[in-house]
Amino acid sequence: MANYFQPEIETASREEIIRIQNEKIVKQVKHVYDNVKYYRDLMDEKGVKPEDIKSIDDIKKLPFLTKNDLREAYPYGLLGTDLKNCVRIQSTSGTTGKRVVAFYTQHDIDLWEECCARAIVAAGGTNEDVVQVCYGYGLFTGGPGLNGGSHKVGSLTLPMSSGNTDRQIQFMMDLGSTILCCTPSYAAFIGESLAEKGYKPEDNKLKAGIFGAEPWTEEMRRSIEKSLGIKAYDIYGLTETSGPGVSFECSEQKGMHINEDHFYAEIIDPDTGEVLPEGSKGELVFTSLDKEAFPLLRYRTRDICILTREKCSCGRTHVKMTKPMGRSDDMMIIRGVNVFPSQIETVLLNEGYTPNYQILVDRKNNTDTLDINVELTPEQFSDKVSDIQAMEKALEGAMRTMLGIGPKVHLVAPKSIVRSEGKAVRVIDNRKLHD
Ligand code: DLL
Repeated sequence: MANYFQPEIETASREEIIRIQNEKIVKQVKHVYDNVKYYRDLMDEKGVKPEDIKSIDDIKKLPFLTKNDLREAYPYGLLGTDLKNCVRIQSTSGTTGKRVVAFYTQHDIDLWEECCARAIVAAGGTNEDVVQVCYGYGLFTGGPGLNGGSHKVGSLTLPMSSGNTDRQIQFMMDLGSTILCCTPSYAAFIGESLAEKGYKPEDNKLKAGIFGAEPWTEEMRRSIEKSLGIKAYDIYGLTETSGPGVSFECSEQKGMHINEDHFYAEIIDPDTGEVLPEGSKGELVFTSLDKEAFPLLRYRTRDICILTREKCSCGRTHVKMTKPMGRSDDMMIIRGVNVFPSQIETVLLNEGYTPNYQILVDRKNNTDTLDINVELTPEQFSDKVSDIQAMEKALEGAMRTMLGIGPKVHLVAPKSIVRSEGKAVRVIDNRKLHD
């Protein structure tokens, strides 16, 4: 079963990949130096000239780019080509005031869609599939990216966008969708809604899901797979590098292959910027090797993960990244202890709760407080206060073991936590209000 969209490159030898990267990086650095003043200044400041970059190993000599640079250069400062060659922008939601606008030439869109097509084929997609895309369309990269990838595969594409869950379900059942693309939190909600309408997992024709854009745990994966009767694949990417499809999971479901012919990945120590050896945990840095309009070199993603070159049973040779273990800016420091939302999600699902929860952090009398609202299912719900209290206590104990600090757990009524149709908002940190 050869599930490759571009087998020659997806299974290319290590030497061949390095040869491609060597060739592309020399060209790309010259392209950026000649066309992007902002980055040319950074290189000049560091005393690096394009001629110093002779192979991919020389990449270490180049300066990093950060989100802050993107903000400073907004909107056109990092553009690598004339506007007349650009055909599209995409952007982040900018809820935290950090809007990123990325530009694309037609060439950039083609390579991005090819990356998404690789992900769809790796999840078993062919031209006989019906691909329901319920990532948001518009400025967000999720909808357009998977939509374009699905077209390249030749699948029948349902450009649903997110939301209107009743309509999602109607199309899914009537048209026999076989692959679902959305955020994991929305997939969980669709699963829940199907069950409420009386559908069993075997009633739908879905075989796979391609879920990403937010952190999700292995426990969440199993829960979605069970509720929809599918195999759930992870997909990763960010607006700055083009969107989804920078890396994707294969049938092994153990890490995501990075499309190394287009994106060169490094892991660095987030504090010192030092490049770390393979297998180390650190901040992921990407260089786009052949994008024209928004050619970021050594962009610091803030995502923390590990790279591995272990041989993969799927036959792909491209390096794999672990699921991001939370963004460095997702991590909460509560009473001096590092806490990731994913740890909380793991405990909840292991203890038999649903992934409907919300984390509230605050500071009272100079002490951090951590409250977790956890929704009960109708079956778990009880009128007896003592039952609920006993469940809360048990969950607080399990949380304390995982996190090293004790949160206050509040079990709340079924359906009382808002469902997410895109990226879920899991954490409300009110400490910022007092700072
Ligand atoms: O979320 C692109 C995307 C769309 C990826 C659809 C996958 C599917 P941004 O909105 O720019 O782009 O957010 C990028 O989201 O730096 C990660 O922190 C996080 N992220 C993306 N995919 C995953 C994933 C899109 N599979 C930021 N697991 C990234 C965990 C993810 N976090």
